[in-house]
Amino acid sequence: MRVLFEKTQALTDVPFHYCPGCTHGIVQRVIGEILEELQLLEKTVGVTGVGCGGFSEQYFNVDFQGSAHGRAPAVATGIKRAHPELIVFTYQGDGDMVSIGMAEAIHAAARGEKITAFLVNNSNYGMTGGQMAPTTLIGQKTSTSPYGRQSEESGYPVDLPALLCNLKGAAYVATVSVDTPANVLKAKRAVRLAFKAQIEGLGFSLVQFLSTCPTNWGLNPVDSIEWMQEHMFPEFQMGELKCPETFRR
Ligand SMILES: Cc1ncc(C[n+]2csc(CCOP(=O)(O)OP(=O)(O)O)c2C)c(N)n1
Ligand code: SF4
Repeated sequence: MRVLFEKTQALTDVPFHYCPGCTHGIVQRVIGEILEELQLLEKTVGVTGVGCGGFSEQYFNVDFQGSAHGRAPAVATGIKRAHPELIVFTYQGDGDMVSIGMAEAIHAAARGEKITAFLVNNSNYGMTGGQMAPTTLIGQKTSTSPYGRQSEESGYPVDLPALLCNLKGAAYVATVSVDTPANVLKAKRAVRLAFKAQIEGLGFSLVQFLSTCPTNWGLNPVDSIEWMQEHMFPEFQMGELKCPETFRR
């Protein structure tokens, strides 16, 4: 019988622990499918931070290194500099990368480190109970902003890719989502090109995935997708924010 579809070899058989409707699992499958397509499984090292994505070391069929909260780009820098022949990627949540690890992320991009960063932005600190993150939207209720985020008190949401694409060391920068089949295809293109930028030694690459957290948002999976589309998509610049000219041909 002809096989029409198989689970990617880039993921192990360990079942995902994610809550129903959480898009972390789809994001990891997208990354895994591109790692397999580009035949990178034997030479890739992933680096996790903390948070719900921190368990991804069990799910990806590649070598992994854990790191302290926010420090994944620094750890990835060390691995890539010591072993430039490897493909090195980071996998972080928005609390991890945009709050605690903001400095590491900006400096890795500014230095043009030849690593690929994946940011899963679900607009809160998921694992620890849905606290406000730098990505939390104005008016969004979280466990630490029960009346909704107020700009006078907590400032405005940070769109990290929009910030980093102005740095010369950043070669490829995109924001995508995995809410529909069409957007999954766009996400796959972004992941493919982010790894291509690393393979060609062009500099730092970053893909932000706008993601759901039904448990902390207090919504069911379907309503979570709709809430993300309605509220997060207009706030964060979507699409390719920076792309080498040679990739466009
Ligand atoms: C230095 C340090 N501070 C705080 C924590 C507690 N902590 C663990 S996970 C987490 C939240 C992570 O949220 P995010 O990065 O947005 O990922 P998500 O769980 O939403 O995917 C925090 C604050 C920690 N482990 N280490
Ligand atoms: S707490 Fe949120 S981010 Fe974590 S697995 Fe559940 S839905 Fe996903």
